[in-house]
Amino acid sequence: MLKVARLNSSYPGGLKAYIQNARKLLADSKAGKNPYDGFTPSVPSGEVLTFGDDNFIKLEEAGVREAKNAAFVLVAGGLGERLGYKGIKLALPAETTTGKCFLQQYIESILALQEASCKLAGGQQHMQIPLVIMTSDDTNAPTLKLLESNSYFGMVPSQVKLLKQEKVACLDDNDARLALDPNDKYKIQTKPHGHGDVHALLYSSGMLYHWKSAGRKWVLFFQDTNGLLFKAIPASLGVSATKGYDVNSLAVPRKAKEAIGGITKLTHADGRTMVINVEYNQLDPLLRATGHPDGDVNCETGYSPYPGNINQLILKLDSYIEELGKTRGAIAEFVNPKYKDSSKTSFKSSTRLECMMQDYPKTLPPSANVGFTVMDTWLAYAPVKNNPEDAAKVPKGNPHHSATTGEMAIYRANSLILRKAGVQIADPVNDVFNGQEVEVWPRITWSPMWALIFADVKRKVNDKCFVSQRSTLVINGQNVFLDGLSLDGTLVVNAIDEAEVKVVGSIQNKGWVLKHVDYKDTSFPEEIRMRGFKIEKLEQLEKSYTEPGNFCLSS
Ligand code: UGB
Repeated sequence: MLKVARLNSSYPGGLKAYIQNARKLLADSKAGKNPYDGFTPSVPSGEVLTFGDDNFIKLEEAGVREAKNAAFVLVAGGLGERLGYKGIKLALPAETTTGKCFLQQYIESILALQEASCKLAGGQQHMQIPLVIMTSDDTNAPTLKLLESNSYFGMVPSQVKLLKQEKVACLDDNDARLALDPNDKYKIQTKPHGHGDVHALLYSSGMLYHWKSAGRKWVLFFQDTNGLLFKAIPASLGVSATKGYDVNSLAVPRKAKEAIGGITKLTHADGRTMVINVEYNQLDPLLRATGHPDGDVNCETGYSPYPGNINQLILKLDSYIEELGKTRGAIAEFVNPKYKDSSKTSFKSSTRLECMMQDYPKTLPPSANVGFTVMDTWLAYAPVKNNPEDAAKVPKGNPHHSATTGEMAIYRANSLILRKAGVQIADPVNDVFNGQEVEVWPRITWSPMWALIFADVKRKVNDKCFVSQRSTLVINGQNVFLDGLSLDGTLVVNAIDEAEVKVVGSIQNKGWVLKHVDYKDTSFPEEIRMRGFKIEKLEQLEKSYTEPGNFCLSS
């Protein structure tokens, strides 16, 4: 009874609306109706950014300025079935040099943005940037435990709010009869409804009105395992602010047919237009059906003209509230029944309605200002979604999206950023871990407090610095300056904010080396096996500065 009441109250319009929607979508599916019938796809226009140029630097500063008016929403209710990890993905190390997990990395980045933004505003006000985490029955308790056992990674506990999404009822047939739990015929069987639930939850929790009354302007949505995301956030928020976008989707260049959705402009025969993510398995058939016989193909750039949706969205709070006032957060749904045969009269197993957060613009009026921001993949996107076996099968040239590539992408991005700032960084070497060929760059990591945007990096290094390929460099501290450092080995610098540390001269030691580990070797923890390597710490120079003052670090 309780469960029925919950199923009823957690769906906009209740179970009655759910069943009505299901009947319609199931009838459409049986009739083979294409949801994009009547729409013609075309390439939308948006902002294409180049890391490090004047425009990028200007946008990053605008983004940091705006960040004090933002709220972050992390969707983390997914089980990560494709990854097959036994724990929650937020607890996975983003990289194993420091071992910081995704949630820690995200929270530290938000705190750094908060500090930088308040400083730019004159340092008077100290606004806390709120973080909402959408969880599910599968992820809620371990997410809370992760936060509590780590003192919320430095956030004030009241700054973080967990909103749990409910599952939806499963359906047995085309009439949307509710399916009973095979193990308990007095229970309705339920399954996840998808990340689109986040909009209804934010609406029904009253969170949006609370944010509005606190003067917030932007809501930033992001996913659970993208270790590069915060390198893309400041500039993208800068784009939203300068363009006044109601919706800004972050995107990366995408190979034709790559398994991520494509941002597409859809124009209906009746004149309606929208800029929306079209999932990759629908984009190719849609193009073929509308006069592009080859479907989704790469253009002269070597990429599909339809940029890849990385599901990081920036919404303008004013228009978001207005829209949700009309829809109560209900999002366009879809159904994907597995039929027993071509008569499409019965299912192999029960089905349910699903929804995706990026479908939010589908109900917006044509006057809405919907755009997107494309950034280089190396800077913005390296999720951890696939288990080693599946990742190894990804066709050459397409991203593996594994724990291996997620970690390597962080080192590559940091190396390329330092290079762009003038540091000489040795070329990477190629290696194969868990059957995936990757570039191994020096293992460089820094805390977000050291550098949040490119201008921070440029202020803290100079072109007299050098880092060899086999090196590891870890910087923890706001005021650490690399001034002519030549590193061939491992250097770890920890410093409190009040300690100003100048790192100079040549530092050489045996360093930390990567040892191959096979993912099937159960003598290693799962977090290590899944990336195919382990860091062996042979020798390092580690210095910690815990007192205020000016210091010089040399070998
Ligand atoms: N998630 C929830 O919070 N609740 C749910 O019920 C389900 C998921 P997946 P997906 O990045 O390349 C998306 O499973 O849905 C969270 C886009 O739709 O990792 O297959 C979950 O915890 C696609 O267009 O991805 O694909 C995670 O944080 C493309 O952009 C997030 O939702 C693709 O991501 C995404 O869930 C991509």
